[in-house]
Amino acid sequence: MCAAGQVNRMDRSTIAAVATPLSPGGIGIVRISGPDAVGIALSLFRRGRDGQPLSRGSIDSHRVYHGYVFDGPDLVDEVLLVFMLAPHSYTMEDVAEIHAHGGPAVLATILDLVLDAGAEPAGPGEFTKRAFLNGRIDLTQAEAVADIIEAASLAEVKSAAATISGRLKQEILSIRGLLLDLLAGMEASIDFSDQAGEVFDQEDASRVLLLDVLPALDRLMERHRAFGRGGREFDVVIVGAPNVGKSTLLNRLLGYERAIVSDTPGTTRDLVDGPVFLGGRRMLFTDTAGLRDRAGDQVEKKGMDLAARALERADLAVFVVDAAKGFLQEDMDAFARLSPERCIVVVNKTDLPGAKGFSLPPELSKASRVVRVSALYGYGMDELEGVLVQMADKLMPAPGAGVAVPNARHHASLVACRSAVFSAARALEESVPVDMVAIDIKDAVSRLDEIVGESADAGLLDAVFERFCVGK
Ligand SMILES: Nc1nc2c(ncn2[C@@H]2O[C@H](COP(=O)(O)OP(=O)(O)OP(=O)(O)O)[C@@H](O)[C@H]2O)c(=O)[nH]1
Ligand SMILES: [Mg+2]
Repeated sequence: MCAAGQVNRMDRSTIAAVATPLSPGGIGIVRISGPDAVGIALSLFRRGRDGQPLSRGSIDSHRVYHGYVFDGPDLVDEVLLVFMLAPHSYTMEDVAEIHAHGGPAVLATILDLVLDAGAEPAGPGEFTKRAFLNGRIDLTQAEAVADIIEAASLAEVKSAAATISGRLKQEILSIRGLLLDLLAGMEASIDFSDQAGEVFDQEDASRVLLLDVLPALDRLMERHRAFGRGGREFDVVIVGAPNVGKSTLLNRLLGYERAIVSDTPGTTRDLVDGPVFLGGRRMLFTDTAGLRDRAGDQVEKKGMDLAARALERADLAVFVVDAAKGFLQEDMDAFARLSPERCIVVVNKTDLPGAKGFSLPPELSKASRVVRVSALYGYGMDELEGVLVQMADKLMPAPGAGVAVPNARHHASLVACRSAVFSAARALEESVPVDMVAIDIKDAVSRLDEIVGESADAGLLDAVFERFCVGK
């Protein structure tokens, strides 16, 4: 299957973009792809500061050349240059990569020089789009490139890697193969209708549809339902009565002073958040205004409204109580807003002498996981992090390594495919003429083709590649 044949609009321009983030970093890469990629890169590159050029005839593919980029007589940066000659490149075109220092100004300067030398600026995902149009990857693999960039967990990285390696494509193609075999039998029986019984067994066909094709589609759709939220971080909101140590806990989890801490109740008013990578996934912790019956002023009231809304969106609440103060009515009021199975109760300030006799109401300790900590001194934080990871694994399960997960677009096509297959199976049971059944099967096949990009039109491709970053 070669998508390039179908979407025959490969233009022969040479494109270029900065492929790395435009922020300070050790290395930044300007990537060039197309027929003039080699010539353009060579025109800017010198092997030594004295200006000795590299000749086209002497370059090897996939070899790293050390040298300098010049803007006319002026040295711009010391770089490494790599050529990946067609068809052995990401895009299957000639590709040149200039590995420069990772400063936004130097990368913008080099990109400008490349564009002045004749390249056009690449659009979002245009390198990957070329890889697709040139038939190196199918559409599921192309989309998984964006997924791996956006992944919020190790499990999602591994799942996207499985799709990039072609696992989803294989699963789709094997279902497609079953349908095409049926279609071949049906078409033969239409051509030789007087011997139909010999060529095409309706019962057999219906068995294949109901016992092989439908369950295979259902398995893929179920995987989307279970894991299809790709790229989303695990959202944890820290709540509790004022002054119990929520902001101190946030700072302790993040490892730096993100939120203001003070012994005045009602200190935090706005939402204050920060990400942490825990147990192989990205978690976003949000500190909130303390919840109490009566707010001190309008600003505190707004803060409490924001906290309530953050709580509704969150995957998990960390409910903090002050062990030295004991469990008060305001704690009970705050807890009443939570769902206990999506909550960890953190008993804080256990370092204080007054914390010794603290106990939780039994309805709380039975309903939720409880961890005792001192956010101020860091006691109990390992245990808290362990419980956070366990809760995240339970509440937002991740696909196993190597499991390719269909995305929302794939899922929509699978739903349409399933309904065509189902209608074909029903038609077979009702002995509808075979040529009518074949129409449903063809429809089902075309739905699978949409997924891998075999029948992709320009609108679909634009929608798919829109979400990519420039340079990929
Ligand atoms: N001894 C002790 N003091 C703590 C601990 N955690 C927080 N504190 C103190 O408790 C006070 C309140 O801490 P914050 O983190 O500001 O409390 P908060 O829950 O964010 O308060 P609001 O934003 O007002 O709702 C500060 O004086 C902290 O230093 C702890 O584990 N042990
Ligand atoms: Mg606070």
